[in-house]
Amino acid sequence: MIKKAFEGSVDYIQVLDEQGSVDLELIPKEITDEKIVEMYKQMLFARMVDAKAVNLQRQGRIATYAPLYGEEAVQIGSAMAMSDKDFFVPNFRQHAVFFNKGLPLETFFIYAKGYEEGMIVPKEIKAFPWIVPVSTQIPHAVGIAFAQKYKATGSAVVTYVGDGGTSEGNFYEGLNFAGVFKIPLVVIIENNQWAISVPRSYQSAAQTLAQKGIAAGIKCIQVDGNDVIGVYKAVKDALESARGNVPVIVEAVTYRLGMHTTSDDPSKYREKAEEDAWKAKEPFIRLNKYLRARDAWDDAKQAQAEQEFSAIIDQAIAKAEAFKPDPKSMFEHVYSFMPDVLEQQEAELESNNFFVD
Ligand SMILES: Cc1ncc(C[n+]2csc(CCOP(=O)(O)OP(=O)(O)O)c2C)c(N)n1
Ligand SMILES: [Mg+2]
Repeated sequence: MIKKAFEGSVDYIQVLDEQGSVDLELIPKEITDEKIVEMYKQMLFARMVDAKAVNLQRQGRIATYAPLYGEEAVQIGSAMAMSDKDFFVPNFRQHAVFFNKGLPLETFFIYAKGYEEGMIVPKEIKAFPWIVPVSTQIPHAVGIAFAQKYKATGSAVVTYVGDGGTSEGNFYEGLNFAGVFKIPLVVIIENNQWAISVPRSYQSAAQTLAQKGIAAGIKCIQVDGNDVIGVYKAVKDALESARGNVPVIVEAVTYRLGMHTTSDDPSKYREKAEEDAWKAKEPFIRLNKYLRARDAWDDAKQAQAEQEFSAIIDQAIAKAEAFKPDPKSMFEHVYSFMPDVLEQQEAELESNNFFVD
């Protein structure tokens, strides 16, 4: 006898298409024009900070930086779907989620300058700092989600991982735990098609990355990651499910329009034609079409927002550049005790009066 032991499928959703038309059956009721304008403005702010950060790195004013160019809709759509009670566990690219959550912009720039003080997330923001080792955030997020269930807080956890990150053991182990222990977890796969120079097709022969959840008994869905309303809906629904202790994977299909980090040059490994094809589908074009057709956005509003955001960004950079780190912090938090060699170096630094302005 042969019978089907299992059959699975993954839905793909899109609410706002590339031409700027909305699927009226799918758009959530609370999504008014005002809310879409708010999404647009937050995405614009993120894009402007991002462009500025790349320039600052080129001028030697911040360290290596991972741009979010092209991924604004994934980040703002998902951030807006979270409640203040939900935890956010990023990898290294979700700067826009931090902006949405109210991380002071100067803190972001202090982090970008390489100072650990910039990694301190204010207590009122339920978030972990940026996490660079790929996929190590997944077990953290799983642990936090388990704790929410155990303590019955009603909070859920949203974590992010790249397409490359889904090939790591930590990813599978985390999913497995989440499925078995039914925890309030949403995993957003920010599938930007590239893991540095490795294309999506090399990560998995599976048709979708979302379906990796099926083997763990986790709900999964794929969404157009350049559609901010679609991402909002997918993550909002996923959070509702997660709060009922059914974890969800949301694979947001997007594209990294820029470089992996400022140390990378994508022209070495990918075709311009591919970039151009994705540029035509990027998140702002469709939003602009939609909002302008409804008289909710125009050139004057755009100019005003750009001017306002520019001033906020410049002010934050000035604050970050005035920040004076304590050089002693170089010697702290690495060892549980101070090894002789470090003690000597610290004494040498002090005797050289490096601690004086
Ligand atoms: C454990 C580990 N291995 C390798 C790296 C180097 N590294 C940093 S980002 C990256 C690729 C990540 O690709 P993806 O998960 O798709 O995220 P994206 O950068 O595209 O946002 C690699 C290999 C790392 N940081 N951590
Ligand atoms: Mg990637």
